[in-house]
Amino acid sequence: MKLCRFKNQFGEIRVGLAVDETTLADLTSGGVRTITELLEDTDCVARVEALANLPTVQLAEVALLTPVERQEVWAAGVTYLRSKTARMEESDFSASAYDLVYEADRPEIFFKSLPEKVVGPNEPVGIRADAKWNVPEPELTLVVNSAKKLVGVSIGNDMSSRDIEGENLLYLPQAKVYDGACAVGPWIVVGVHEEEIRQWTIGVQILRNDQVVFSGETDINNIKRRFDELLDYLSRSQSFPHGAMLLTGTGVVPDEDFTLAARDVVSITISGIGTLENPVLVV
Ligand code: DO4
Ligand code: MG
Repeated sequence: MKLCRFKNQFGEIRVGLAVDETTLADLTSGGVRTITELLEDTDCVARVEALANLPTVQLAEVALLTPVERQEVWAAGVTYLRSKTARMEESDFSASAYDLVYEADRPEIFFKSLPEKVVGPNEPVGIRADAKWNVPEPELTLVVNSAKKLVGVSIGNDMSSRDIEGENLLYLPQAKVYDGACAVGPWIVVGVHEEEIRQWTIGVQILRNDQVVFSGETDINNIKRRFDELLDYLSRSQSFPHGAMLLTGTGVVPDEDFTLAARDVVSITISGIGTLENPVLVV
């Protein structure tokens, strides 16, 4: 079951359910005001299924928005072998930190975005004006409610400045948190379990002047840590009154000579969810 937020032709923000490739059921007509209230329900799928005779809208006639409402957005790192090796190559200075955290009990988890700064589908993601080496990081995104329960999954982009990160690990917040650094959406898939999600693939394609300048794909199953392990560390000594999103790390890293440019278009696809597409803007 795929949920979304969308803006209709009257400029109203509503909650939708994907009926098929081209059509949404308008859940707001059935009394649903926010995605969060569905995620907080003890049985979100049953609540949506109980809504009958809802009006539908064509996807082509609405704008899909990020499904992030008031959730904090966090990110895990160095969860794929590919991420560990890429980061060790990027920095002699920090190489041992990546090596150690890949094997350690405690994962790397960092704050990524305030909810109001998250960008949705087709909105620009940012590359920093003071960075020279910028990449998208396509990441499966876990959605948890205020009870810290995994209730859905989405697609995230952990935009990153690799030269700033590589210069000194203490610069990580500057490499990771800035305008347009985080995109999430458009769908939250609910009613799926880790075993099914691990059968999916995640890939990214980058277009420049309509030409593919990078593409890559990996299996979600290459994530080294179990989802409940990541969520356990995320929520230790911490409450999430509105729920949270956790980007789970990247396993697709372009070669070292690649950097994003303004007006590139980044498309991230997760086989069980869909595609998140964003143009790139210098910020
Ligand atoms: O410490 C670096 C960030 C790691 C990360 O964002 C990832 O592996 O996806
Ligand atoms: Mg990342």
